[in-house]
Amino acid sequence: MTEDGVSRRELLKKVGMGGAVLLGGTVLGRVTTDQARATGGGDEYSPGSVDLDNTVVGDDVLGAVYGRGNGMPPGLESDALDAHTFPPEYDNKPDGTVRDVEIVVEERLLEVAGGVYFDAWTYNGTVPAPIIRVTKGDLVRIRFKNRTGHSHNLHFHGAHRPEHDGWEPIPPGGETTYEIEAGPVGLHPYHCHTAPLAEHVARGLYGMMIVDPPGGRAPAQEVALLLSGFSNDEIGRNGVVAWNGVAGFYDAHPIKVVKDEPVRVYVVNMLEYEPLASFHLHAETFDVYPAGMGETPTFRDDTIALTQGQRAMIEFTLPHYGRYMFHPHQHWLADSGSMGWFAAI
Ligand SMILES: [Cu+2]
Repeated sequence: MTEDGVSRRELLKKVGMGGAVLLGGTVLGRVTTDQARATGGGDEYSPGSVDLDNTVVGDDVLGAVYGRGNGMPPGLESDALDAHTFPPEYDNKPDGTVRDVEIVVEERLLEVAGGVYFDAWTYNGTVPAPIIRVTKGDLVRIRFKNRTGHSHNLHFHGAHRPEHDGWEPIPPGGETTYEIEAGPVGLHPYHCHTAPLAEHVARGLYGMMIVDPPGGRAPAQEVALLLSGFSNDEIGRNGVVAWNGVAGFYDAHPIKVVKDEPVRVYVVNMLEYEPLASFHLHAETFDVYPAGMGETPTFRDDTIALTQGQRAMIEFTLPHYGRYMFHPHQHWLADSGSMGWFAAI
C-alpha cells in the first residue's frame, strides 16, 4: 500500500485507465511527455520519452516501426490484458490457507494477432491461463475438469507430492483434484503434460503460479509477462510470438510504471519449439532472482536467457520519464510479435 492507502495495483490500473491519482504529492495519470516533464521536472526531452501513451514508434516508410511483424488485433483497449499483466495482490491469509481453484479445459478460437486466429486448448478460456497466487504452505486444491474431446492434465513446477504431479492423462469429460502444498517461494509455471507434450503445450495449456513468502514481498509495482508462441499450417512454427497471449499488445499499449518506484516483473518462458528465449530490457539493468527464489538477487543484468519452462523474477527502478523497450533478444521472436515497452511516468 502506498502512503495514501492506494495499492500499487490500483494505482497502475488507474494510471492505465487515464485516471489521476496522487503519489508523494505528484499528480500522475495518463500523461503526455509535456505533462510528465511538467510534473516531475528535470528530465530533458528525448526520443524515448515521446508518446508515452500511444502506439506506433517510428515510421512505416523508413522501416523503423518496431514489433509490427504481428500487430495487435484491432480495437483492443489498453486494459484488455490487465488480468494477465497485473498479478493478483498478495492477500495475507493465515498460514495453511486452503486455496480452491477450478481449472476447466476448453477449446477456443482465439485471435492471437491482428487477423490471425488460433485453435487453442485453454485452461479457463484464456491463453495464458489465469495467474494463481498463493503463499508458501497454503494447500492449493485444484478441481480439474476436462471439457474437451482429448485427454489433458495439469502439472505444476515447484515441489509437491509425486502422486499430485499431474502427468496422468484425464480423459475427455473426466475430472480430478490435485492438491499441491505451495512451495517453494518463487515463480512456478503450470502446464498440460499429456502426450504429445509439445502439442499440448503449444496449443495453449500453460500459466504461472506465484508463491509468496509468508508476510509477502517488499512493495513494488508488479507485472507478469509470459512468453509463448502459436503455430499452425497457415502461420508456420511460432509464426506468432507474444507476451501474455496477444502479439504486439505491449507495443501498442506500453505498460505504465511510476518513475523512481520499484518494479517487479515475473517473467516466464513457455515458448515451445524454440530451444531458448530471453528477456531484454533497454536503457536499464535489473536484479535477477532465478525462478523467483532466494531472498537476495543472484546477479544483475539487462538480458536473461530462459529455456522452456524457465522463469525469473526481476526487479528494477526506472529513473527517467520515457519509454523503455523490452523484447526477447532473439530478434526474430521480437519481430514475430513480442516487442513491448514500459513507459515510466
Ligand atoms: Cu493437454
